[in-house]
Amino acid sequence: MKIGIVCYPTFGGSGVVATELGKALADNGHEVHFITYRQPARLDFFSENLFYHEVAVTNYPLFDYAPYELALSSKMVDVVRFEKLDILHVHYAIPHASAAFMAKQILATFGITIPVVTTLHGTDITLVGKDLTYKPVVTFSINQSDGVTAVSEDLKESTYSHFDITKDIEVIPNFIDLNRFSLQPKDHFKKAIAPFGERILIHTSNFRKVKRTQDVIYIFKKILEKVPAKLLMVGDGPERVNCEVLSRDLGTCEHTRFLGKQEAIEEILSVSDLFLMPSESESFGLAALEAMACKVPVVSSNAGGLPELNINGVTGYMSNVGDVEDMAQKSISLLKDDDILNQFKDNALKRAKEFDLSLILPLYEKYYQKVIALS
Ligand code: GMT
Repeated sequence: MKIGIVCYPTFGGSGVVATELGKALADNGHEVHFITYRQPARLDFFSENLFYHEVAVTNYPLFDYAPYELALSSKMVDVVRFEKLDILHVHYAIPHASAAFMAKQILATFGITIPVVTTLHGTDITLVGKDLTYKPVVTFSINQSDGVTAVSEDLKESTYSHFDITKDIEVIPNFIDLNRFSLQPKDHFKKAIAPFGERILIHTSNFRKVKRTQDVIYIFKKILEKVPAKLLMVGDGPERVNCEVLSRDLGTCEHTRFLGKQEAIEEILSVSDLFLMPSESESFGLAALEAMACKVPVVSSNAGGLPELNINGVTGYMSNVGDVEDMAQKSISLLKDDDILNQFKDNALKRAKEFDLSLILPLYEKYYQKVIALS
């Protein structure tokens, strides 16, 4: 197939899923065309089946806000027409699904039918999408898509409950490439971070409010009272500075490292003992899956789709959102006992294997074929 992929080219989960999916489809012999405003992270190499089309937004003094959606729709029209695409797959509803609708209408005037698949990733529904500013457009463009997928059952249900959706939504979960994400021998790194064999806790995110990153610091403070430990905070975003200040105020900063954005996240996960994800809302939790693939169990909130990934008492534990006391106690119970921790580490990897790329990729391929056949 000739597939167009539209996504945010950033470190966010939806961009990562879109990019990894595109690369895997290209490896499988499909021709994949990325359409976005910047070269997606992890796509900076040559492959005969991968193409990148940059959306350039022309500015003009009259515009307070440059019309990105119009530039995106125009680029979609151009790429679909001249590269003869079979299908467009847009990741994150806003504004990609509505821009695709516009492109589809324009292409119809040239006698071209292009099926559009929209994948809902989470905040496009749970936070931004249901905001009244965008709701009518999000509802309309989901209903106008030829196919709609969501990354968890929970996200599917939230979409039906918050929007007036007439389309069937197919659940295709996030996936993991176990060739990249696996436990790697990094003993020298572990020794540098935890010279006295302290346990290593890790949190990775984009430090937005929805991640409740300050809870990570409160949980760590409680853990530190019982277990010698170090905390790695990976990523960057608006809440990072508040976490830094909090960790100084709580006196945990000398045991905490803020590493900023990191490319080789699998290497850092490889030295870690426990992943903390106290999110307010989380449609799937790709970062937790990446940790599990590197044999790191997860203590998380029970928000959104997390119960579809993290098995309570098996691959980690779950607590109610904001219950830092419970998350700390559960973490301590794991970190205090080598045998239990090792059992949870094995369980985490076993669970991650259920989301292996080789199992999820065919679900997308079959879904594309079904949507193309119906349109
Ligand atoms: O988690 C983020 O802040 C990034 C966000 C995104 O849309 O880029 O991630 C969402 O999509 C990921 C991939 O499908 C999911 O694994 C994340 O759970 C989801 N984030 C939230 O729902 C908060």
